[in-house]
Amino acid sequence: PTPSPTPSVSPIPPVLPNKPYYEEIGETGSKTLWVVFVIMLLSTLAFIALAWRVPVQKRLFHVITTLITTFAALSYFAMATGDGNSYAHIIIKETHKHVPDTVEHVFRQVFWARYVDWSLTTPLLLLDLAFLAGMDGASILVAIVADLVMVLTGLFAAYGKSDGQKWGWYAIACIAYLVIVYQLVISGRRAVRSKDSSTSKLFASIGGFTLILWTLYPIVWGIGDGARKWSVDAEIVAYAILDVLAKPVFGFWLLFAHARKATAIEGFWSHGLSSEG
Ligand code: RET
Repeated sequence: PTPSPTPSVSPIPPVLPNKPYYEEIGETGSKTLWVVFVIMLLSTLAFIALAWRVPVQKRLFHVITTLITTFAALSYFAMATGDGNSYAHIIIKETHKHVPDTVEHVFRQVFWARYVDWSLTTPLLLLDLAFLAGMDGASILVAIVADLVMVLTGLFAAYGKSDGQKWGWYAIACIAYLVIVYQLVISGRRAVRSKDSSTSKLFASIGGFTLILWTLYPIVWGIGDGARKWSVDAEIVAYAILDVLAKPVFGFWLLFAHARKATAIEGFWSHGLSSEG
């Protein structure tokens, strides 16, 4: 028989295809999502109960805060049941000197339901703070639009195919975040100066708490989705802690502090004045 002209080993292709690699939710992540769903649901019920105890005209903060945990509960229900996510396709090209180039395909699970949640709840959280400080309409509008830009560009960043695209969107989102910080720190503090001292003290502490918490979100994103140094589960747990602090804990703090302030003022009018005359 004549020897076959083609060699028995196939030639090495110029680009080595690698097996796709999946990064996705595990048992810890799944349990965490359910736990946070229950926390958000119970907080929502508690906020509704608190709203019933005050007259309709004084329920603005109750309504805003209840909506925040309602949206969070919906988003966590979606994520816990396997909805509201899809896989970001990340392409990692590596060029080598003497060996063929390699292309790595990574599929990382992104929970886009978070971004839907944030696009509704973070403007509401800003409204809570803005109404507390008595901020003007222009500053509120700028803060809310910057907030929407931050969340939507953050969503694009999460689905970035390459490092350039991912970190490009991330940088834009961070600039938008700085606009929010500016509005809270400069416009918010300017506005609250014309209010009573207990309101400005409350705004300083709850606003400071907000700024610290919010700053941790882009850090978690950077380590998790960005650098992919954390597993999907680690990221879920980190966001879970932040979300519970930023929504229910923030809400109870605001409502109780505000109620205390209101009773102090009522007390002043009913006792402080009447005792004088
Ligand atoms: C992203 C990534 C892109 C850069 C920045 C981000 C900031 C997110 C923030 C989220 C806050 C969420 C809250 C949720 C409510 O419970 C989108 C993570 C700056 C600040 C407070």
